[in-house]
Amino acid sequence: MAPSEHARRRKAFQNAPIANRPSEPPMKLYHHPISTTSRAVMLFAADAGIPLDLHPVDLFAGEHLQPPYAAINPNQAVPVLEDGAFRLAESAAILRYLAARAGSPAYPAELRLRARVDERLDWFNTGLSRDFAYGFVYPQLYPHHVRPEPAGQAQTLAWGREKARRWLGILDESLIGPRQDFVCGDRATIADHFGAAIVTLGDAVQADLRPWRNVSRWLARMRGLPCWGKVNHAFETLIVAPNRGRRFEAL
Ligand SMILES: N[C@@H](CCC(=O)N[C@@H](CS)C(=O)NCC(=O)O)C(=O)O
Repeated sequence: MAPSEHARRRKAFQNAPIANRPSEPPMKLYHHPISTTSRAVMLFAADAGIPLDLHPVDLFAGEHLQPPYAAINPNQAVPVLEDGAFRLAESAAILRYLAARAGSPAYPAELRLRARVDERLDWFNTGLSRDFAYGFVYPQLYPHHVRPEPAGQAQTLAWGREKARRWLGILDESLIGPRQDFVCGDRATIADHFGAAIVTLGDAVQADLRPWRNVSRWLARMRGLPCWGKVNHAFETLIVAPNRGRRFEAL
């Protein structure tokens, strides 16, 4: 195919809104409604009006560890997107794919604007998520993340807290700052959907984010999305509410 024809078809595919293709079945999302990474994808899809056939994978029953699901995702984790015969794991990659496929302004086509969104997605994924989610929240919340020895658990939480506080400070002062509404500027991008799912994980362990005023302002805005309540209902009722009576380490 000539490069110009390839570019034309690619552009037509990218720019064709999902809603204009009624003959296509909706893409399928293997997910769990309490999962942070699933919530990020569901939040963006709901916000952008992208229909998804939501297929729950019962993490509580270990369905993700069984051979049928392991054949779908060898990582034995959710989410996975299925678009016809095409399967995609990794929530940040799924967000990019969904947004690019729908031609959404939440993942701008202009090279440098898009690169900025990619930068912030990677920042959340490799920085804040690693230390806040995996280093501080999950080891307090989920038994299979608790370290076997009390000293190891205490060290993990101390390390996670210190690093998470540093990342939150950077998010607060440098990425969002006092003048921006969102993490890449004045428009919401998929980096906001991704980041908000990670930061609100703190609700489960009563993390007090008030010291980070710009982060709090941004989160309030994200929580105000019309689809927020529906997307986060299971997380609120199955994770946040039942853990309200527990005592957790302060952030
Ligand atoms: N890097 C992956 C992480 C996926 C992941 O860890 N998902 C969690 C739910 S948030 C999961 O399926 N965990 C299964 C388990 O802990 O056994 C992504 O971003 O999609």
